[in-house]
Amino acid sequence: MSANHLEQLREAVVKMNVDEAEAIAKEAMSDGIAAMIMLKEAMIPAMEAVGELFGEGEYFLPEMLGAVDAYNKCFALLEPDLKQGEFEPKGTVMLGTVESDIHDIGKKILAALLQGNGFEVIDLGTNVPSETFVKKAEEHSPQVIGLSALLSTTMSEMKKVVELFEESGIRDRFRIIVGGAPVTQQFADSIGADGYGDEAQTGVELVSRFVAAP
Ligand code: B12
Repeated sequence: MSANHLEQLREAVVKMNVDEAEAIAKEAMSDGIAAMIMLKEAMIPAMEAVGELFGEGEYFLPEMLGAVDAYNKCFALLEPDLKQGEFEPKGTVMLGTVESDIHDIGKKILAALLQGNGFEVIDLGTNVPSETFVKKAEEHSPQVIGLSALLSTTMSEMKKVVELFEESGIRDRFRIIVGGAPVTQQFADSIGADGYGDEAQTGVELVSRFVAAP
């Protein structure tokens, strides 16, 4: 039964059936399927499938937006459960998608997993200029700053952010981690980031490590 729900949810998101996806997610929740399972086994695979369809020329921007809409509506339903377990935060993490980049699905997943693992998350949103990262870091003093980029053209913004922290003389106060589909460990090393996560779970592991041993 639960495998059925997950498959149906994945398919409804891929097919942009917003109402159906929401209805299945609600039904699955009342049947006791954990929000994290729905996220990992239906919704993330759905977005991966949408990415493949786009890459193959089967889907175009309107289809992508339709699938993102279905994803977002379901994510909003799951979010309260994903955040459960949070009371005394283990630490604070600031996240943002770099300037000129509006992709935020991966970042939202990372935020939800971090919150679910007991961290306070300050999400600066998308298209965030490097100056804002510096200003907000001084304001909130997070232990870790996570930068996301999905475009090969915006990866260079990550370098700008790290450089601006250095120029501002505050680089040593924060751990900066990077992620997003085009980003690699090699790139992270080349810009002087403290860590790279190929998926959101790796991000949670990095943050846990850095908060435990600053
Ligand atoms: C959905 C999507 C969109 C949506 C975004 C909606 C939104 N709210 O995010 C919309 C339709 C708006 C969009 C727009 C565009 N897109 Co787009 N989009 C995608 C798509 C299909 C999926 C991306 C996604 O959400 N993946 C799912 C998530 C879960 O994966 P993820 O982001 O990689 O995140 C995971 C990890 O990387 C990691 N992670 C992510 N961030 C971080 C950060 C840290 C710190 C850590 C540790 C980990 C981490 O954790 C996540 C979960 O495990 C991809 C195709 C693909 N295969 O990736 C194209 C893609 C990224 N888009 C692309 C393009 C070109 C565009 C546009 C320029 C199209 C256009 N011509 O207008 C615009 C860009 C607008 C802009 N200025 O940003 C290209 C990029 C090519 C490139 N290499 O540069 C891709 C690869 C499509 C393609 N095959 O050509 N897009």
